[in-house]
Amino acid sequence: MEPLVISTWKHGIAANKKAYEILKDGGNSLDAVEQGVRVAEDDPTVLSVGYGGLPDAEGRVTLDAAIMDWKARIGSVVCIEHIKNPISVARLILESTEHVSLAGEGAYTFAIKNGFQPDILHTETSIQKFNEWKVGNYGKSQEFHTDDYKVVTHKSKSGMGINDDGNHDTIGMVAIDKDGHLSASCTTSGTAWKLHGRVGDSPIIGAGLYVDGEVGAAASTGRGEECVRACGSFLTVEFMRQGLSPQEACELAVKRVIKLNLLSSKNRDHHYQVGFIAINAKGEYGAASVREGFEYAIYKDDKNTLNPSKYIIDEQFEIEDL
Ligand code: SD4
Repeated sequence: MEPLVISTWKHGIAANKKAYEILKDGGNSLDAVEQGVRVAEDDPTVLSVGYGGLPDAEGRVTLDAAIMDWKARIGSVVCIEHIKNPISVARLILESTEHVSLAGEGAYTFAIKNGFQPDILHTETSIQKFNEWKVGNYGKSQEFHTDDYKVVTHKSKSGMGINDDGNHDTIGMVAIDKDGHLSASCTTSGTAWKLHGRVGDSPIIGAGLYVDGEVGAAASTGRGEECVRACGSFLTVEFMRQGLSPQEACELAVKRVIKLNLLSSKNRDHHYQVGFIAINAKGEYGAASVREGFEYAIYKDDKNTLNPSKYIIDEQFEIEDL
């Protein structure tokens, strides 16, 4: 099979490059998705992943990551601090423990005992942004129950990412290797200025990512609370199991996210973004998001391109359509 890798946002381009090199050399998809997203974790200009990720409301950088392969092997870390590459800690949990997830202090201790180095993850930019936020909005944190019951079709250049400068959001990655084996990974510093201890979708298997080796794999980005509510990545894979293409599956999963967001609270802020990417076992792919602005990177047939995803909430959108 021709290998293929898909990942979220424009930082997916550099990450895909690394992953595709591994796949083209005959490497497996698990190595590809781990090594691929490490590129974003190491890059201080990516403000929502790994080193340089924006802190929480207490100024602490807390990271979430998960990884899954075609044999249903899983590993995740939740709210880990001072470790630059949480995806590799997740991989180590997958490889070497009977557990699936480690959180906070425990995850950190596990990492250090296994040779990871403690790092300072703040950068000049992230500290400056935190200080600006603190002066302007301190105390508000990320409380979402703020808006009226309405769906906003407002166009956003940033795709409702957590930042407005284009360097935003989780990296989720899905790959298929020459043997047709699928894997997925996901790594993030989460929503900027989140309440300390907040956990999003990224480290939750079935929400931030899911792989069914016989069917397909999916990963998500955006406001994790909305994705968790819908078990978004699992749902996308289950739609593929029912015979839908990856594109159809992503779109239907996004519609479910929108529906549950509306159902769950009429006072919730409905101006959010969630996006899914997916590949099926045949090597077909798809992507979709709640609203305009989500981009995904795809490396296929030796070409690495950034593409706008199809989105559901547009000017014609009717809640009744859901
Ligand atoms: C989260 N999905 O923690 C991640 C981060 C993200 O916009 O993509 N935020 O909710």
